[in-house]
Amino acid sequence: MTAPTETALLSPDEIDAYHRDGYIIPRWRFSPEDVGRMLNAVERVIASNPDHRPERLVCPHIPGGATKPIAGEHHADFLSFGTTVGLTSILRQLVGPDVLMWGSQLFCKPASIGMAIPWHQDGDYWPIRPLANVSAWIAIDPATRENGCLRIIPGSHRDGLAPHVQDNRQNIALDQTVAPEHLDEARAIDLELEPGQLALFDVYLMHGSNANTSGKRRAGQVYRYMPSTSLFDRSMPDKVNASGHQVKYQKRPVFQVLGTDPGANTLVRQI
Ligand SMILES: O=C(O)CCC(=O)C(=O)O
Repeated sequence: MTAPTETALLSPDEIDAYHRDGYIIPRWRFSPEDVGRMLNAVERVIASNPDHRPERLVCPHIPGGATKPIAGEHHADFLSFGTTVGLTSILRQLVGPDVLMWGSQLFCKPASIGMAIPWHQDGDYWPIRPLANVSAWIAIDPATRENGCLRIIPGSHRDGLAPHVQDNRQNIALDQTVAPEHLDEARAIDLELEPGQLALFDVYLMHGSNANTSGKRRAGQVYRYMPSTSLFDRSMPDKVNASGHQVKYQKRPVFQVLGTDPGANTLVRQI
């Protein structure tokens, strides 16, 4: 795996930019060897799960996944990508010394028929008290305007949670979207990324992506990180999400990627 280097660290200006804009694309990136392992893991998880939409493979880093069960032996690889030194050095600067990885999702949009992800903010429905989270979205394929790269609205995290409304369009991966009067799409920017590059973003940053109608697949893997001073609240009731999948937090393991836990969190796995 990639060794720690000075370039893994964000400069003070980059940390300020993260807080001001709600996201950062660091200079550090995963190595070509890491990307090769990611591509291999993506092929395997998709081949083992033909009845899953590849945009909706939730928690491939856990045996059996989460929500809709995921078959196959790929979880150790997905866990290792989310705990790579370099990424964790950046997390130390953005989250703090004690960090838990509690979620992940493969958003692999197939060529021609890849789903759009409506504009949304994360967080409202997440079981983290107090709410704090940095997401790291890693490009595994080239992510371009044409194949539906991640889009964000810089600074939109600063006003906190905006109202969301039902989105009933076809071929979308979420059924909620930011209420139109709270969305200024003219300010949106496309995060075009090469394989191995990543974007880290705040829990309240408005983000989404267009459908992939191009001839090229767009695979990206996102990991979710919280400070272990917050509580992963297992008392949140089970629910069925828009995809018809069961969301349950009671038994999900969380992974200590940095530091220690003050003791409030349960099912904490050391890595
Ligand atoms: O992969 C995408 O286009 C959307 C990702 C996303 O919504 C997320 O990481 O929360």
